[in-house]
Amino acid sequence: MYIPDDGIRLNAALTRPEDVDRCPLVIILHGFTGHMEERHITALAQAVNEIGFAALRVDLYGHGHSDGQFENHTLYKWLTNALTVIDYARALPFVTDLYLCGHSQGGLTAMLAAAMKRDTLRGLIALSPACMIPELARRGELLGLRFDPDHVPDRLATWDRRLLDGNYARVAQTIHVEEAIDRYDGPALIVHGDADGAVPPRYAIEAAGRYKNCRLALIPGDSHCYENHLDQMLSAVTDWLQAQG
Ligand code: FER
Repeated sequence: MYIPDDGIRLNAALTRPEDVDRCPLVIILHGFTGHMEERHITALAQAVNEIGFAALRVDLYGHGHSDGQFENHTLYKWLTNALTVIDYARALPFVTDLYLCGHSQGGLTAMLAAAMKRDTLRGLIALSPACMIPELARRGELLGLRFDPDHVPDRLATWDRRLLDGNYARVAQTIHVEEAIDRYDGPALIVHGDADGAVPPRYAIEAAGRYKNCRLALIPGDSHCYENHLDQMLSAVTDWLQAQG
């Protein structure tokens, strides 16, 4: 199924718990170079389905089977994708409460979108959120590269040698995560593996401390995509969702 966003088709999958007419829904966003069929994304959708929540997994601009080129994606494009997906989900007649969840760069996107849509969301879940991207972009240190942040190169090479337009960095430089955190006053959950080599866990600790109402679940020994303790990430999310009532 596709959710249209201003001429761009976003590939999406909606899964619902059995035997219920109406239920809450969790939107799940993947990370940078990721997609909605990654193990931690599909496992989370299934886990929330099992406790009575619908799940809407989405491929964001330039990723998975959505339209757009990877090279041309930016956080602004992902952010407007997220706003569109939230509006799509809100309009589904079976949906009661709406939760927004994202992993890594999708977690950062979810934090930014939650600040804008705080009156329509029942809660925010950020999994290993990549809160350091704007700061790294301002320092000229994205992707393990070094570049002049005041003269961003036209193209940046990613880990797998795919190219990324310099506008990705120019957009990221303008984003201020602290402002987004301060604009959101609903309940939040941040989950982070303390052995994450891609996003240092201190960013999760800092963000969780700044949110007005945030639970932090640090998973000892786990990696960026929960390769070691997926079950602990899943139960952190399902326990928190069930506690929201
Ligand atoms: C970076 C480090 C991490 C970066 C992106 C990420 C674009 C995102 C990781 C993810 O979403 O999984 O330097 O630069």
